[in-house]
Amino acid sequence: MALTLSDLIEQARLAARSAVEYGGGLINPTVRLGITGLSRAGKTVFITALVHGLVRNGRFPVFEALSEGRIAGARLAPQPDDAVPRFDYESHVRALVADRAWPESTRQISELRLVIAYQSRSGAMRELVLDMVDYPGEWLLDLPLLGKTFEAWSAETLEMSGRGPRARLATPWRAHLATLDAAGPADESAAIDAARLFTEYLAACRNERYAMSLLPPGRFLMPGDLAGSPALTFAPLDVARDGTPPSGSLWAMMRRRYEAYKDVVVRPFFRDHFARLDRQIVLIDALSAFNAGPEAVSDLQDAFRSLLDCFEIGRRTFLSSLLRPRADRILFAATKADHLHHTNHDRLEAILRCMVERAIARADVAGAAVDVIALSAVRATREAEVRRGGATLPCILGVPAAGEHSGSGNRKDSKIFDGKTEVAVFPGDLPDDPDTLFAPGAVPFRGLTAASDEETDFRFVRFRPPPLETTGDEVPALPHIRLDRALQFLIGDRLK
Ligand SMILES: Nc1nc2c(ncn2[C@@H]2O[C@H](COP(=O)(O)OP(=O)(O)O)[C@@H](O)[C@H]2O)c(=O)[nH]1
Ligand SMILES: [Mg+2]
Repeated sequence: MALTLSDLIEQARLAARSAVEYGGGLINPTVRLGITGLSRAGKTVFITALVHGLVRNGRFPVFEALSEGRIAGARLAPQPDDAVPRFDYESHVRALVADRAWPESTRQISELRLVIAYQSRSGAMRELVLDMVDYPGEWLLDLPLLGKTFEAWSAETLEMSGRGPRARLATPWRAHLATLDAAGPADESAAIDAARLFTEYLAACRNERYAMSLLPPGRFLMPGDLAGSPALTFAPLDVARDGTPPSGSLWAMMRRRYEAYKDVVVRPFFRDHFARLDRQIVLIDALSAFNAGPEAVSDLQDAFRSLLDCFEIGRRTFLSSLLRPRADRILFAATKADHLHHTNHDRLEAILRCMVERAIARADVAGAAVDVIALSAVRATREAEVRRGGATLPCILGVPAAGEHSGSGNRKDSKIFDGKTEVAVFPGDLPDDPDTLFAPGAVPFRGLTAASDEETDFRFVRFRPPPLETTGDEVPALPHIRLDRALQFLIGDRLK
């Protein structure tokens, strides 16, 4: 790909900054850790639990520096980027620990700096600066747009909207699209209507019953501070892939805005955030996809391919080696594993591995180590064997959040939970062999997309965060599943 002027300017800016960051890094070794995932994947809970555990000396046996007793302490420090909101750690901890409520959802990028004081294996006291950057996965999934024309993106989006459960959800938008004359004069109100209907279609796909993952452009669902701006007021048109719009046409206007979206949204995000990350964890709410059904799982699989492509796209778009995305470790983590009995944790990990490997086979992530994990940043459940009719079922125990209900709300025996009572749930067993999910002609399981609540094969209830046993004024760290293993993979090598 030939370098354009804007690429060159971008590279010059990045080079200037890299030199500054490199200089700073000599004094205090710094790791910039990106935490991403689609909305509600568990980013806020993950960062809160991670910091809480490090600050409070949590139980992290697999995290070597800590289990070897080499961590002297961890403290929060002012973050380096003045223009990025601070991750509101204190409020999130208060919600989790004092109120036993999940933190409120955020829809923005945020940052938090943690300084870890440790003793190196050679005995010297050192500090590692860990900058955590929490950003919406929706924004990351925009990077592939950099290499796509408006016409190609339109064609792909239209094609995808005709498949599976998307077809029905896309009907109102597609009906409006059919009334548009792309070559006709530009019409602002038509553009507004099209953008609104298109956004509604994306939001419907994201709904928990469908739980689709691959829905660019990301700002349509996560607008940040751009809601309502012209750069977000466009939608795909039914036009030829290699066509050229007549000047003054609706097509020309949509194309211009699509290009503006790339310039004012996608490129700056790439330059200011993504390209600067040293390590990346991608959180995935795989269980919600299972809850929704096979189409959502296959959509998630496509999203993996796109995600991995993002690392490759950086390499193609910015040619100089200094300026490539530099993340050298990428961890894909299925979150909320506490919704499953531990007998299923390895199965969840195996399914994730299978999906990621299929994606890796097609994407080039040269230079980065990739791993997968099933974890729970905050473990909200306990385990129990429940006898039913001669069989024992591996169940989980937890307190469902107030307002959650068992089964569909309109059934007579359906219960609304009060947020205080502990219940046992049999969540269902994930398949032992992940291939049975992906093999051609695989028997589909039943999810919310196609079945009612009672008929689904998996059942995931929203539990409250766990009670903590406080001893004196010491607040213990939150219980978790495999959070320490994630930590070891992400920063363990930097604490030697
Ligand atoms: N049981 C359980 N639920 C979780 C966990 N992490 C996240 N959740 C649930 O997922 C929701 C979204 O998490 P959050 O961290 O806000 O997601 P974000 O949008 O990616 O920041 C929370 O409100 C919880 O209900 C976990 O480790 N265990
Ligand atoms: Mg969040």
